[in-house]
Amino acid sequence: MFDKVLIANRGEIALRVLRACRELGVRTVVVHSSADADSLPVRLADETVQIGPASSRQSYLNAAAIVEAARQTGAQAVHPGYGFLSEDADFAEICAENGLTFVGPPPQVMAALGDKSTARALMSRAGLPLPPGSVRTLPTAADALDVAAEVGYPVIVKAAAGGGGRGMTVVRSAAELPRAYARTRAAAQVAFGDDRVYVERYLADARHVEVQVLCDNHGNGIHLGTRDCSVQRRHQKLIEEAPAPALRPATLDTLAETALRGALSVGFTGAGTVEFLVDEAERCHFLEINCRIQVEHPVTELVTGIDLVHEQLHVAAGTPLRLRQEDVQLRGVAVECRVNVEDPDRDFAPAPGRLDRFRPPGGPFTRVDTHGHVGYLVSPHYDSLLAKVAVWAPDRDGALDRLDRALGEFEVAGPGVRTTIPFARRVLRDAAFRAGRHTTALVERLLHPPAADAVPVAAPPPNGAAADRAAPAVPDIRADADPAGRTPVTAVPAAGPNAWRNR
Ligand code: MV4
Repeated sequence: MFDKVLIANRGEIALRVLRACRELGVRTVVVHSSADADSLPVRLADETVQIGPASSRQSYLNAAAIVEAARQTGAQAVHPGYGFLSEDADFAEICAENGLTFVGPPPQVMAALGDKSTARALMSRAGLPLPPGSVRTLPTAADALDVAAEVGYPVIVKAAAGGGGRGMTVVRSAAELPRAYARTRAAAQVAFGDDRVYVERYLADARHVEVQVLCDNHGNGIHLGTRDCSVQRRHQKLIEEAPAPALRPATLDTLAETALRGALSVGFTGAGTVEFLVDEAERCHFLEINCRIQVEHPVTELVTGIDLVHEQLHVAAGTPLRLRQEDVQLRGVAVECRVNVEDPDRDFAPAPGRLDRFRPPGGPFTRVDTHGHVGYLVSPHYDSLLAKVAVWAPDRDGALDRLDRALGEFEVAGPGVRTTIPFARRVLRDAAFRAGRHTTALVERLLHPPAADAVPVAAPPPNGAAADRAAPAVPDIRADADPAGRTPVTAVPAAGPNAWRNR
């Protein structure tokens, strides 16, 4: 194990990593901006280095300053947390060149998976089911039209350099495609300096299910089950849970095994997440692989009893995996709510300020990850995540009740300060969510309920719980996914009769 690790992050995840280091007897260096000088992670660190002003670009994204801080303090490894430099292959490379262990996969693997089009091609080769679409990027609008004609509308134009929901446009018809193609390319050029795009069939009203994997530097890997992250608004997750609810055990097993196979096939190491969309028929479609510890990792920790940051540090130090697959037993249900300092009544605009009151919940099976405290000044410079409340219970109903109880205790107040807690509690009361049958369409429905006369009232679904599927925005994908009557595309590898998917 390392003697000293540099934590290149801030907020709750910097504290999370710091605590893991302390439990393992590893000394910590916390680098920070001027705005975070008296933050909790800085106060609890063994050593600190101020690396720049409040602006992230000059501090938490400043690779040269971080590497210099590691040199000055003698840190052997860098834990990047999530966000910031956590998926920056160039930063991982710079760490390696300076003799620092980056806690994450090798730079080449990060670069390959960071290119979403390359990731798609690699996973197709490993036999993972993909949404129908192009594997290569598409140099002209005519190419995009060809692919869209083959897979059927709606389609989604995605930037190869995007990911996490950034740089994508949904297109409903051929008439819209050329403009959407041009717009997505131009936006990708501005956002990522890379304008390559590809096209997939758009899978509406699916569930977002991801699999946690953990791989060592010796070719071994395990999976730690699934998480459902379908409760999202504009690609920001609000509530996450483990395991993914209301799926057949066979679907969960397939997802987990498929995810691990994909990760191992590209030499992935460390903690990673393989994202899928799961449609109504429980067909699974690979989306992307995230090369970092994720915000929602606590729900996996609560159902497995495994400390993912401990394991990340062990594998980064070169230790072979200490767990076999049979050592991973899922127990009960965990649910996490992100508490963002945002105003749901103002389109979730950041609502930062000083916290005059801050009283996090407690009680049995209730975990709060936060850097907040009374008097803390929430800065407008950074992400609005203030806390995560995660609970465990033997079953899903118990976990949802417990989360509602915990959120009811949470007091966060200050001038101008608003939080997403009331909105999250609305989600917890939603019938489709309660039944575990919600999809990524849930939040939009709560925010913008369909007109009363558009909702069928005569024939409610038999289980009374599928309200969010009453009025699909686009046709049911089962109805027209396969216009030519070919074998269902997601069940078949890319070569052979479905080679058209590899354009
Ligand atoms: C999609 C999709 C539908 N069809 N790809 C969003 C996050 C990024 N990982 C990929 N995303 C999506 N990709 C196809 N072919 C829908 C989404 C998507 C989404 C996914 C999960 C959770 C919420 C979402 C909200 C909008 C779009």
